[in-house]
Amino acid sequence: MSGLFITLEGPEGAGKSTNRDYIAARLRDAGKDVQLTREPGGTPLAERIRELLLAPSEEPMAVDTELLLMFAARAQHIEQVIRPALARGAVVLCDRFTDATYAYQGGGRGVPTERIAQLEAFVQGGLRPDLTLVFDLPVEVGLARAAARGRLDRFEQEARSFFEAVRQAYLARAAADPLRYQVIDASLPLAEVQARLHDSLPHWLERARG
Ligand code: Z5A
Repeated sequence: MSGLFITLEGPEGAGKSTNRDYIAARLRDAGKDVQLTREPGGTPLAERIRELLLAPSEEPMAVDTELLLMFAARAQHIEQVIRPALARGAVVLCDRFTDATYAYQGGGRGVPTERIAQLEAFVQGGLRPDLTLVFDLPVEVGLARAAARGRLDRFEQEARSFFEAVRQAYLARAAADPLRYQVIDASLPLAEVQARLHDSLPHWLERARG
């Protein structure tokens, strides 16, 4: 039996975590086995790598160190959580995955796309999400939401231009593959975002399975 792999993406404060819980509840209402998870992280070891990645530190982290730590955490997560869940037929609902690497390390830090694609092939083999929901919103709106939460992590301390590049990288990836990606206007009030999810999700899931 093979499950379904859904990823949630978007810039800071887009509402991925909030809507991930909403989608999980809808899927469970429909009787699905749902594996909720996130990146970087998702296993105890990968969560320790996440701490290294997010903690502000006096020693600047080299771009390649950041890139390789993202994929190191991902390798662990795939082996321990994602592949077993898909093998038992679950819907895996993952808050960020490799599209975030293309957006943040590629768009934001300037890592060449080909280098990310090589690591993607090495770590994931043929594993790719069946459906990716991109929660899109203007950078300043997302940053204001993130700032309202308090202390900023290492990524959230970046300049506005970094987040603009991240947003554009997501939108470019979504435009290049409209069958896999759905872009959702995350600047709308939460009730409207969730109404759209409620109405469209069954159709998106059906298409992803097809
Ligand atoms: N990263 C990377 O660089 N490369 C990679 O390969 C991967 C990740 C996998 C951690 O990710 C960092 O890792 C991330 C990218 C990098 N950069 N940062 N920072 P994360 O997903 O754990 O952290 P995040 O992006 O900062 O997530 P977030 O700020 O928690 O955002 P969110 O999950 O999209 O939003 P939220 O927590 O659901 O909502 C934020 C607030 O807005 C909250 O108070 C909500 O109640 C509110 N909200 C949500 N939706 C709405 C609407 N529609 N209206 C009004 N208010 C709303």
